[in-house]
Order: sequence, then structure tokens, then C-alpha cells
Amino acid sequence: MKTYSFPKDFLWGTATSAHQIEGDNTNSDWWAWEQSKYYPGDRVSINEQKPVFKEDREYPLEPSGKACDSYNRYKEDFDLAVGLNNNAIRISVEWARLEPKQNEFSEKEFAHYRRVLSAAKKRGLKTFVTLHHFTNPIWFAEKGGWTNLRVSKMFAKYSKKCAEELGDLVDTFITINEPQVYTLQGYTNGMWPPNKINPILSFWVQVNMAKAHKAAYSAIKSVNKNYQVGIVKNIVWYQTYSRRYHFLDKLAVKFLYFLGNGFFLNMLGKKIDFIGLNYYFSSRVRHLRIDNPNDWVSDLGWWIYPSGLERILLYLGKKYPGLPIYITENGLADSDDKNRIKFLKEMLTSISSAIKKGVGVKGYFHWSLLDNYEWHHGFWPRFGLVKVDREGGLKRKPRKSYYEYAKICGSNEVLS
Ligand code: IFM
Repeated sequence: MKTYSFPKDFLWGTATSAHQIEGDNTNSDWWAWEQSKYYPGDRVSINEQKPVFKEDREYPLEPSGKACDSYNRYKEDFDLAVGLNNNAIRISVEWARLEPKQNEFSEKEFAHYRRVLSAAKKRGLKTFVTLHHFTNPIWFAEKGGWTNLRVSKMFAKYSKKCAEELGDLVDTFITINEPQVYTLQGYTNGMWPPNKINPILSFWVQVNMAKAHKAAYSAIKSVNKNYQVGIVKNIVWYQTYSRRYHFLDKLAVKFLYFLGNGFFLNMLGKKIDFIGLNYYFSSRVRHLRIDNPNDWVSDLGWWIYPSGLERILLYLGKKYPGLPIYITENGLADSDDKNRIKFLKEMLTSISSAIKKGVGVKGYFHWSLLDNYEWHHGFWPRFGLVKVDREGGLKRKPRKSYYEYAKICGSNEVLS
């Protein structure tokens, strides 16, 4: 067995998002969508739920409802994070609550998030706060959402207000979570609201999200130039089936990597203080198709390949020398908690190895603290270090992996 240690000031945490845990996010486009039925292939807006053709399943599989009721139970959740020996936490604030009508901010909800953030700080947790994690206020969705020409202005205004009202309690701002997952699901394959299947719109929304990030970055800095502001990117590691594989496959891998990574990050220029990396899975290309060995898959069927994380880190370290990197999400759907400990150890070994090779990884946030609402899948995929008993009053029960992660965070090292 070998010991892999981490830098002294390394941040250990977990990640969650508002809609997935808070419950009753009634003023958001997701909530509106959850109240209706959608069949993949429909091209609908949130106000015209007209199925065009039906598949055997309707989505979302269930509505978010009370989720984990973390809107009320956040102190209990933060206590669980403290039990993990964590020194940081990643949460998101909900735009639909904070700006329920355009240009009308809710004092009550800002006061609520001040209480939430104060509770985290009181427990010694550094706060990483995401401003947009997939959900939008209904007024914004009705104005065309992220396709609207004035989206940068709207998002920057909201971001500035967050910096003014909450900035003293926020250690690190994350403007947007996984912009390309959002556009893929909402505008390319139509699975999430606004259920569009339109590659041109998808491209347009990506450009708008990059612009909105830059506008929000400047708006937050105008409140306090020392505030740290970054973005969170989901990155898939692509590789060919074997090293000697056909040059067309190599080309395809380069293209996929550019499409899912370089293309977006390049648009941000210098307006990022760090990169937030979400890593879940890898993909292998053979004969110009995805052909994964699937020797290890999560409950969602995602191919788990821990070495992919080190490869991405080495790539980012080389492309963005000196820019801090946080692993802002990494986890797996594993309802029996059979593989989570192995997953944690192998992923962390991969990170430690990248750090030893000089990559500036500053922290790790496991997805997720709690079992939560996994978007169109509903609640069945279980990502939590802590089980949430949906039939038992949402009682929290730490899994075995919770205690193992607590050991790792407490000792600042992994034995593997
Ligand atoms: O649950 C999601 C999260 O909202 C964004 N990143 C991936 C997670 C697991 O699918």
C-alpha cells in the first residue's frame, strides 16, 4: 500500500446545487417543466407542452418536490460536512428565488442565503458559491432564456447584486456550472427545458454563456476586485482505442476535445481566476464511434476511468500554467455504496499524481454530500456520501464511504 499526500492548504469538500437539494423551487423553469410531461423528441417551450411523438418514457421521471428540504435543513447538512473533516463546501444560490421578477430582488431570499452562508462560515467551511446551476427564473425563460440578446446584461446584474449582498460571506464565486452540459441537454438533444433540438441555437447559447460569464466576472470585480471568480467546466477525457489507432480516430478525439473543452474555455480569455473541473467519465473512440470498454460503470452506465482525470489535469496544467484548478465535482451514482470508496481512492490518487507533476490543483469537492434530485432521472441515481431516506422523512444516514472520505480529509492523505 502507498501513501499519497496532499498539499498542506488543500481544500476538501463536497458539492451540491440549490434545485437538487433545497426543495420547492417553484419560481424556476425546471419546476414548471416538472409539472408537465415530456417525451424525448418533442420540440416545445415551457408554455406549450405539445408532444410531437412519444417514446416509451416520459420525462422527468419524477418532480423535485421537497428534494432534500435543505432550504430548511442546511445546518444539519453543514454539520455532516464538518463530520467529514471538510474545510470547504460548494453550494449554489437560486436565481429564481433571488430575482423572482425581472429587476425585483427579494430581500427575504438574500437574507436567507446570508443565514446559509454564515452557518457554513461559522463551521469553518470556505464557501464556493455557484450563481447558475442549470435552473432559470420563469421570467427569464419566457424572454427566451439564454438565447436572448440581452442575456449578458441580465446575468451580470444578478451577479453584481449577489456580490453586493453576499460577497463578504463568499470565498469563491462560480458564475455558471457546466455551460456545455446545459446547452447539450437543453438545446441539442432536447432532454431538459427548454427542450430544443437545434444545433445552431445550441452554439448560440454557448457563445451567450461565455459572454455572460465575462460580463458577470467584471460585474463582481466592480464590487470588489479581490473577489475570486471562475467557471465550472465538465470535461470528458477522450482517447483512441489503442495508441496505434487510425489517424481518423485521432483526429476525431482532437475534434471532440476541442468541441467539449477548448472551444468554450478559449472564449473566456483572461476572465477566469481559476478553472473548476467536473470530471465524471471518459470515452474511447474506435472507427469514429464511441466504443467504451465499460469494465467499470456507475449505476447510470457511465464508464469510470480514474486515469482520465490525471490526463485532463496534465493537459489543463500545460495549457493554463499558473491558473489554480479545483475539482469542483467528481462522484458516481452507486446506490449500494459498493464502489464509492474504490472510486474515491483511485480518483484522488490520480489527482495526487498530477499535483506531483506540477499541476496546481487546490481542492477537491466530491459530488455529492447527499443523495439528491438527478434532473430528468429523478431521485433514483444515488450520488450521496450520505443516504437520504425518501420514505423516512428525508432522514440523513452517512454511508460507509462517508467515514472513509472523512478519514482521507482528516489526514490529508490517501492510502491506496
Ligand atoms: O447532478 C449533476 C450536477 O448537477 C452537475 N454535474 C453532474 C452531476 C451528476 O450528473
